[in-house]
Amino acid sequence: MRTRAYIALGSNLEQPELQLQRAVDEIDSLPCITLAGCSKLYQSDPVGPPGQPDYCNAVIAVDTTLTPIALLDAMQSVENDHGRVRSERWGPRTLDLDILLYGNEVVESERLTIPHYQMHLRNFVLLPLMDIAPELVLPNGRSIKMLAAKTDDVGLSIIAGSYPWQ
Ligand code: A4P
Ligand code: MG
Repeated sequence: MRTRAYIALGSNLEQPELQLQRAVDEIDSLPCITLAGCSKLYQSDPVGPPGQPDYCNAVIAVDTTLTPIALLDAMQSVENDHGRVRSERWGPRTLDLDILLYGNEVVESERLTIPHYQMHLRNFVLLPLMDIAPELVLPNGRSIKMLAAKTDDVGLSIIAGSYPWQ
């Protein structure tokens, strides 16, 4: 069975735009995953420890036959291929791939929390989601449109339109 999932991409090291472009291509080429949509490319002020570079952010939709945990494994292997080093929480990174939603499922395990615990608070997630899935509703019944209306676009700017971005 195929499930529609949404993945947030973030990077603020080593040519972030290129990191995200390559990551989308790589995810699309994985077995069991098909790219179903891709947001505009955004630049955002960093949330977390001060003094780190601005981020590039985007959100993609994928259709997948992988289970949630297998999808996490696949995303972490793409992160590792991009030289991701896990140091401080919310610190700078070459590539971060967060699973925002997996169908209408709620997952709460040691390795995985879906919906992503911060997604409803982050304009760099909600506004890209609005690009590709404005009618989306979270498992708790809250709509992306309503959450996006409650956020602002402070610190966020569009740096490229439709994919491929460059
Ligand atoms: N994990 C649990 N749920 C998930 C999920 N839904 N998707 C676990 C992906 N991973 C999930 O993640 C730590 C562990 O979370 C994983 O091993 C996985 O088992 P990580 O990527 O190693 O660590 P992290 O990303 O530093 O931590 P965290 O709390 O996930 O941070 P966030 O929420 O990803 O925030 N500012 C801007 N402007 N743009 C950004 O993209 N990103 C972050 C990172 C901070 N500030 C930012 C941005
Ligand atoms: Mg993460």
